[in-house]
Amino acid sequence: VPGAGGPPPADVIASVATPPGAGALAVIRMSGEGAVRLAAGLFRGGRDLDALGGFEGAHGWIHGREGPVDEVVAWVYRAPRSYTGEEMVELSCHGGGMAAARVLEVLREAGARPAAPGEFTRRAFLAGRLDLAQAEAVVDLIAARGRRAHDQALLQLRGGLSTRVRGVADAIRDVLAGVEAHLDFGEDVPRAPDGPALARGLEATEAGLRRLAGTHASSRRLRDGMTVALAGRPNVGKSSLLNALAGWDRALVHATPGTTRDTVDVVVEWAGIPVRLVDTAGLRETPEPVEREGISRSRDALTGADVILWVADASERGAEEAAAVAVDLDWARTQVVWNKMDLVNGSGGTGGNESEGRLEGGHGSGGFEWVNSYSPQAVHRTSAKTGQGVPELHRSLEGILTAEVAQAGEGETFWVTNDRHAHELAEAAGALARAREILAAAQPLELAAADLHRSLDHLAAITGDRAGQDLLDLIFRRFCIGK
Ligand SMILES: Nc1nc2c(ncn2[C@@H]2O[C@H](COP(=O)(O)OP(=O)(O)OP(=O)(O)O)[C@@H](O)[C@H]2O)c(=O)[nH]1
Ligand SMILES: [Mg+2]
Repeated sequence: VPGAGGPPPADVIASVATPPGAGALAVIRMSGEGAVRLAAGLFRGGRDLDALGGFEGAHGWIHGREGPVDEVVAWVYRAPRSYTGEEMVELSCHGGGMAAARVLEVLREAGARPAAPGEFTRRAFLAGRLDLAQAEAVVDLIAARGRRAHDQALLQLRGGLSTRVRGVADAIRDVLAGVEAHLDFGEDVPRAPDGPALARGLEATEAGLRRLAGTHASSRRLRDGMTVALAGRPNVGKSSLLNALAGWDRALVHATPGTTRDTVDVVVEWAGIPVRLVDTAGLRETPEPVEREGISRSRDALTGADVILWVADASERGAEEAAAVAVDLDWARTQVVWNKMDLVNGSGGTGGNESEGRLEGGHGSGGFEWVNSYSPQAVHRTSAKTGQGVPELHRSLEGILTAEVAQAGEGETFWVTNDRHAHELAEAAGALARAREILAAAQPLELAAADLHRSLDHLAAITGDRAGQDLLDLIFRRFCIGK
């Protein structure tokens, strides 16, 4: 009988590590003492899995009670040189869901149990293969939607945050050692430590902590990116512009006003950061119930957008002013785009956006002056039809992103992306500030020592040097199964 022989394995976990769906391969992961023997009992191939060393593999078939289930490549890892630090087997099965599901069934019949979410990484943490901040980086790495967020997750996985945090903790510990030596030995130590001098010594440490914690607010940009919504009257070319910015025909374009009903979005990556472009239904008074519903959705989309592009038809300036005034826009977030510039006489050569953010009244009768009184932001001129001004608009939007990111990251190579880490850093800085005040005021050293300990505890919570069961449960629940 396959799988027979020897006692059942102690605690071997097995899960599919790849997402369901069509694909060439699906990978099943097993970890725990006895994992190799368990897999070897079900494996028929050129080599005995049990005889393989670490980082060795073999090709063969997994057999269940009723015969062969899938053709696989089995890869063996020996403790402690594996992801979890335990003995592991990875089976590359055929993709598509069924093959892996049936192999998993056979493994479970032979005694493996399903892994809980994040259990592989949790075991790696418990075995000391990763600290907690590194384990959490695995989630960020997988969730990253842009290059920049991915880079940060890589840094964190490689121990960037942990190294920084431990460096700060060492500096605090140095001060604490001096303080505690005096508390322990009292009279035997000739001179009490100079509180105000110690306080000054902690200043830079605290500033460093606050700087690091401060990167969190803007690191959201890296992770969650930015939302740009296009709004305006019907038929001004919002959908055309969305398509031009996205680089493909995502949204339906038609000469009939009121073409876009539901909001349409597309995610692009600009400067390594995900940007969601949202096209909305043209805003106008209409008795038509479906269009009204669409317009109501447009307004919701505008509320959530970081940047609103108010798209206007450059050949109909009179109508535009009335429309823009009627819509209660948040002008601080709004930039005006005069589209259909190809229809305006004499616009041919110039193109582009006004980097000064001001359009002079020109281009025949009427003028753009009203825009200036509403929007403090840049004003752009485009033709979605000819492509005129579109690259400039793109660069200008990208500039908003990169400026924000550059400002936040000033002097920092590492960015805190995780809410929990940011919270612990802020708490650690707070406790440090209290300790500093106590020392500076030459108050009892015991009080300063207590706050220094508190600060260290918060730092230790980041790397997991002092993580309780509850915290680990909370963190690893965010993982998916097989990770
Ligand atoms: N000449 C010219 N025509 C354009 C330009 N941009 C869009 N159009 C045309 O204007 C019409 C409306 O374009 P859409 O992109 O569907 O306009 P919209 O603002 O999304 O319209 P709704 O969805 O109805 O609100 C289409 O016939 C487009 O081909 C442009 O820059 N120049
Ligand atoms: Mg449209």
